[in-house]
Amino acid sequence: MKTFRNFVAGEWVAPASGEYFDNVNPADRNDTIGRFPLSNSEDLERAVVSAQRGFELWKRTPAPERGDVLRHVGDIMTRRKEELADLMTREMGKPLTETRGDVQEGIDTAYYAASEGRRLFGKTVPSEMRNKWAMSYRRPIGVAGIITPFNFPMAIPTWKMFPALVCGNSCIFKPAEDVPHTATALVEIFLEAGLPPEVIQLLHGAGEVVGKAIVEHPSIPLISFTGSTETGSQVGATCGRMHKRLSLEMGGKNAQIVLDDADLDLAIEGVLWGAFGTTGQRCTATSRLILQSRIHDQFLGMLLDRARAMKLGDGRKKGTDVGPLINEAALRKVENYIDIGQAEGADLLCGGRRGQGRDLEAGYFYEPTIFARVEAGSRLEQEEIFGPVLSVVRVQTAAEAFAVNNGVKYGLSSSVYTRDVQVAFQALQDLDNGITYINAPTIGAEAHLPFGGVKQTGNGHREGGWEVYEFYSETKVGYVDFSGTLQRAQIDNYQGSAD
Ligand code: UN1
Repeated sequence: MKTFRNFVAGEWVAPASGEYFDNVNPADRNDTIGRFPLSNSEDLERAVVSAQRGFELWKRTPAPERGDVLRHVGDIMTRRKEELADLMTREMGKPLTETRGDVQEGIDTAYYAASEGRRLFGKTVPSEMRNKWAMSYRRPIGVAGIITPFNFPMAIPTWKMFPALVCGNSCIFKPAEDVPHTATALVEIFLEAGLPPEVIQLLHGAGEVVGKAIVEHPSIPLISFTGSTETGSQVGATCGRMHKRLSLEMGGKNAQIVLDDADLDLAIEGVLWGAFGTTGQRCTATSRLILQSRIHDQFLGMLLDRARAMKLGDGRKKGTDVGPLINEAALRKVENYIDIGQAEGADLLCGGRRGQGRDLEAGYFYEPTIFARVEAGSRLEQEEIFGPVLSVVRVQTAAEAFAVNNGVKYGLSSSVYTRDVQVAFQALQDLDNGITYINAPTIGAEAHLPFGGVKQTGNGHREGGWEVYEFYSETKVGYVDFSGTLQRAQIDNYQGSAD
């Protein structure tokens, strides 16, 4: 079996602990991809010293030149797209169409970042004084700690690291334990594209050990984390105490609202993709379906037929609609929510059990599951499950649908199917989410727009688009006084001055 390494101080190295973990295919537990390092704070220490050297070099590299490296990264990813998608599906489970999309999101992010190297705008504004200039500009911050989840093994690391790098920071990358192979491939691509080796460090291992050590390290002033709200709170507490700059992307409990006047066929396609794509393991997954009463029964009937027909299987096989969950713990978590839903009196209409059949035995498969008559406020309706479980809530009016949508602690995405333009704009105005889709599902964010959520989904920052560049750079202001005299702001130019 292949043994993989960390990438530290410009070399592929074994972990200080000498210990490794197995990375298995979630569609087939007997298929082990390789052994990956269990890193600890000793590995981190070496990585930080090297990343600081990397930072000194990289911050002096002109931003357009940094952007050129990312353009090469995008070119290599484009060339290797098919092969990357295949290794990602083997490691993470979602069907090839989806992993191809995941790689494409990385490619889009690379080209956006490359062009941003030629912008990184500051502002030049008039000074209050004569013969004095005033301007703002951006500076890199330092070593960035990048902690990423398993569900978008390529896209999410690229969302974070490409802008971090174009802004001139160096990165210490700690990928989720479930997807170390994709992370390794990404670091190889960086190196092939010409990124100076000390600018990127890759540490595999457990979140509670090496992830925690990164968050607590005093020489890492910048942390970007995507994961659960519980872990995010701990990360936030540490970063708050240590005055670190932190971007959090956490849970969701996203709803698709279908109103009486909607195009039901279109809304069916949306909810199937939103709820069961990526086996429901997206922060943007459709976890709630809010149906207005007149179309409720008809829509549910149409949906059940389609959900029951979805094909569960190995994402690398043709015809698979839904892949496995990521691991045993995820499977258990989903099963626990099925018990909770039943205890709360919701109607289990389909699914509610592990994948059946010989070819599914060796993987973490769970059938697409739909609960109806779910009460707003119940645990099933409130808590993030991160699996293929959809809860249906019945409402009378659009206003009630909006209130149910807003009645959770999360606020990532929402979706409204309606033909009424007034209701559509009302939704854009009133739904408490970072993203609202009209006549499209809760998933499908594009790389060049800001991505993120309100309430306990995030902490106010956005990934993607132009906004993420604010996070990865510090604004500095420069004043140049060429008057040759002392000009006192707010005093010498104060028109009402008595002197
Ligand atoms: C996530 O769910 O963690 O819009 C990210 C989407 C994808 C990204 C999702 N482009 O669902």
